[in-house]
Amino acid sequence: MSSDSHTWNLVFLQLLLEEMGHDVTNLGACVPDEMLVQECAALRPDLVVISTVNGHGHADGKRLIGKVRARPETRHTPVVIGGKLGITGGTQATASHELVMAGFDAVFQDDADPAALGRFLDTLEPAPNTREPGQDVLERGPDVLEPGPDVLEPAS
Ligand code: B12
Repeated sequence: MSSDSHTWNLVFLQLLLEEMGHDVTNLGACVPDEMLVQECAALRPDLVVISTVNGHGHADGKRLIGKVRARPETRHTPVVIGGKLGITGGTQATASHELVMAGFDAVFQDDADPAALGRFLDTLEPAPNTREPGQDVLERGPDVLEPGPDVLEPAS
């Protein structure tokens, strides 16, 4: 996230995902929105994981996902966000709902069980660039959010 200079959350997630057997490209801290979109368009990842803890995540996340969803190459890329998304702490159902409505596929609260991210990954189809020719492309969007017990559910 462009405003966030915290790095150990990113290292933690990289190690977690690598232990689960996934290849990870860690773009690091303070990533400009445009750079993230460009990298996603070039790498075509199976999943983009945004981690932010400085308290600006709610606002920055909505801006960022708008740019991701605006570009054809990244319009359907699965993107999740987690961490300390605001400055009030605790479960922030309204903020989570707004992030999902803005285009995130899932929102993880600060104290989410790390296994919840793995379970979410297990629900994903391979990215289009890894599909066999002729294989169907699954389109994803906010309507396919299937939150587990550690994923904040959108507010009703
Ligand atoms: C170290 C630290 C710093 C260092 C960072 C150095 C570095 N290279 O990373 C420095 C001094 C630079 C710093 C700066 C600031 N910090 Co600071 N920082 C911390 C501190 C003490 C530890 C963070 C850390 O490394 N934790 C270890 C990692 C592994 O854990 P984590 O970040 O908590 O992430 C966990 C979860 O959130 C979760 N998670 C995170 N992301 C995701 C994503 C997904 C998808 C999932 C599933 C889970 C998940 O998993 C992680 C492991 O459990 C915390 C307080 C604390 N004790 O947590 C404050 C803290 C994060 N900082 C805070 C603040 C406010 C700031 C500053 C704004 C302070 C200021 N006024 O300048 C600046 C912001 C700078 C910026 N532009 O971003 C606040 C954020 C408040 C909030 N969100 O409500 C905290 C919580 C301190 C506090 N209690 O007020 N900080």
